[in-house]
Amino acid sequence: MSDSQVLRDSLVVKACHRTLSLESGPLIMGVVNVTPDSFYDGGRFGDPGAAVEHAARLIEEGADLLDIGAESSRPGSDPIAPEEELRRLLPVVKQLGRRVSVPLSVDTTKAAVAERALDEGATLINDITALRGDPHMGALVAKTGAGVVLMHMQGNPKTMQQAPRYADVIGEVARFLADRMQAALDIGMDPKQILLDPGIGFGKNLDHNLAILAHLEAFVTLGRPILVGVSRKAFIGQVLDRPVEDRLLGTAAAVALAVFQGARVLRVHDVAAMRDVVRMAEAIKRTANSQSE
Ligand code: HH2
Repeated sequence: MSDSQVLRDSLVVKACHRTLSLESGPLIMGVVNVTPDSFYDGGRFGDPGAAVEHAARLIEEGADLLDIGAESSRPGSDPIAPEEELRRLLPVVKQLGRRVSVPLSVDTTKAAVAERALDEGATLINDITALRGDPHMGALVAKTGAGVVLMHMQGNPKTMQQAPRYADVIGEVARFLADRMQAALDIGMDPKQILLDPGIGFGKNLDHNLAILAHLEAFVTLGRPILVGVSRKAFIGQVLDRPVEDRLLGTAAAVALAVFQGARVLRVHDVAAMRDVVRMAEAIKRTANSQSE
């Protein structure tokens, strides 16, 4: 296969019956948290009607896809039972599946939850455990052809921020993502189903997060689209000494630099603002690329 064919293939994501092209620019994934306790918007969209309205607003603002989550993974959080996760999630996925045309991703680590959400119209599974949390998740994704986000996390949400440690954070995260991608291929997934995510804030201290964002090319070269979730996270608060409500511009800076280094999906809470940031950063990146050819 030629280099340009490899590059083109790396800009296509297969998600059940859908094909997402990332060729015309990075995609914005709008966050819809149907939770009482998410670190930024917990409790705001816990009611299904409010979550659906919020999702519709994000689409109007320019979201290319939505990521719906019903279990917070903020540092220190405990897992919830699958029944509770489904109780929160399904009414929202059902309504959105009928009402909107953008692809729906579900942020879950549980195969039973993923399966019901796929039945109701979701086409991507965002698994922060990269298929390690539930032994049935890999087979489900392979069988259904859903898109899947494989994310790096050291430890689990309950304890991950207590003492994250790496000898070589970039090398270790890149090797983990390459290994998880190989595991997914070994159980029969098409590489085009896969997106990779270095997992900002998941078992990483400030220096680790900054190093990952400064060296995204190490993950881009793995050959699948890189998803980055920096939106309003604690590391921005640590650099700027600002609470979560005041981290929009810090998020913008991190999103712009991620796009410039090749991130292809940006998971954000503030879709309208980040859409402009992404388009501007992408325009400069394209100019830089065309001048270096
Ligand atoms: N970040 C969060 C949740 N899910 N998934 C991926 N793939 N990448 C991320 O960076 C990521 C993620 C945390 O953000 P949020 O959903 O707003 O918070 P909470 O986990 O508290 O619900």
